[in-house]
Amino acid sequence: MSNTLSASARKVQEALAARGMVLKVVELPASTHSAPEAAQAVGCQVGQIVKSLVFRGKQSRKAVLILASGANRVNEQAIAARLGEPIEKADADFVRAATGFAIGGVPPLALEREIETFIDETLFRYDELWAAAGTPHAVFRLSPADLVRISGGRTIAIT
Ligand code: 5CA
Repeated sequence: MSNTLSASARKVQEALAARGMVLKVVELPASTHSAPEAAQAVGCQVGQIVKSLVFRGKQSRKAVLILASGANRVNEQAIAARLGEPIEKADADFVRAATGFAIGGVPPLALEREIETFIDETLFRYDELWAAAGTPHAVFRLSPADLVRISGGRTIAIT
């Protein structure tokens, strides 16, 4: 089945399988580039979409991944306080270099490098979430517990 996926989506499917997860990547004709688009494409609430937002430490220049509910805006001050340095939104080239994926498809695992990761605590309100799977047309369904397990992220209040 997974050989019908595009290369980037297949990479995510294989990383899930390697972790022993039975979660299934689906590639859709409709765009899942943004959280509202993804919610529309899979038929869920926008809050159930896991946004993968890459920031950069202003001092360290290191990447930070925030896995945020599609319903929320990230309060950069809250992340900065936890990290101990201010952060800024990464640009498209930085996202690609740090994660190995393009904006709109950045998954919560299988990243190019190990990236410090935080998970929006409001995602735990839902039984089911949907996250990006490598391309702006690929997603997979998972639970909040799955998200913790595959991302290694720590929970944070982001709003
Ligand atoms: N596929 C969906 C989730 S299933 C997804 O990836 N959503 S996302 O929100 O994580 O990715 C799009 C996000 O990338 C936008 O919310 C926005 O914060 C960010 N973004 C979009 N364009 C740019 C850009 N030019 N530079 C930096 N960040 C951008």
